[in-house]
Amino acid sequence: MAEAGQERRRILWGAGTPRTLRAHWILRELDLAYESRPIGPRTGETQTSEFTAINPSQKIPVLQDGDLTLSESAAIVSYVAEAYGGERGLIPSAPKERARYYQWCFFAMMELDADTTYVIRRHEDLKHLYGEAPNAAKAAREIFGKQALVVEKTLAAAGPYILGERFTGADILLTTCLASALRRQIEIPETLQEYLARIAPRQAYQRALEANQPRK
Ligand SMILES: N[C@@H](CCC(=O)N[C@@H](CS)C(=O)NCC(=O)O)C(=O)O
Repeated sequence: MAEAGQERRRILWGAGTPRTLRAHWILRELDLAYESRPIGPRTGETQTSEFTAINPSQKIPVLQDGDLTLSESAAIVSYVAEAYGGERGLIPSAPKERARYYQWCFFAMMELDADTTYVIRRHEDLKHLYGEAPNAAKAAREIFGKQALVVEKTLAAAGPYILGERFTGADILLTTCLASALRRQIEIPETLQEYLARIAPRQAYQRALEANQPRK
C-alpha cells in the first residue's frame, strides 16, 4: 500500500483514446486527485522532447505517481488498484484469484485490443497512415467475434463481472475494449451488451469519460 495521507504529485498524460480512458477510470474509481495533461495521439504532443524523456515509446497513457513513471494502460490500472485500492478488491490479492485477474487483463489487451480492434483501427480508420489491409481487418473482426464468445461464456457461467461477484480492474480493460469494438461496428453478443449496460452507469466511468475528452 502507498503511504497513507502522504501527498504526492500525480500526473496522468493522455486523453481521447480508450487506452487513456482506462487510466482516468481507475483514478476516478478510487477518487484519487491527479493533474491531467490531456495530450492526444497523432498530434505531435507525444513526440516532444519533454514527453519522450517521460516515455521513450512516445505513447499515452503514462502515469507519474511521485517517483514512479508508468506506461501501459493495463499496468497503470493494476498498479493504482493495488497501491490505493485498499479493501475495494479492484485487484484480488489471493494468488489464484490474482492469476485469474491477470489472465483476463492479458486476454483483453492481446485478444480484444492489440490483435484485433487495433488492427481494424490501423487498417480501416487510419489506413491513410498505416495502409489499407482489408484481409487483415476482416480476419481481425472474425478473431474478435470468436474471442468475444469466450467472454460471453465466462460471464454467463459466473457474472455479473468477469471475475464473478466483484468489479475489478479487469472489467475496466474489458469494458473499454468492448466499447471500442462497438464503435468499429464489430458485433458483440447480447450478454456482452448487457454487461456494458450494467457498467455504464458507474459514476467513476462517467466521470472518466468526461476527463478523457480530447482537448479542443
Ligand atoms: N499498449 C499500450 C498502447 C498505447 C498506445 O498505443 N497509445 C497510442 C494511442 S491509443 C499512442 O500513444 N500513440 C502515439 C501517437 O499516436 O502519438 C497501452 O495499452 O497503454
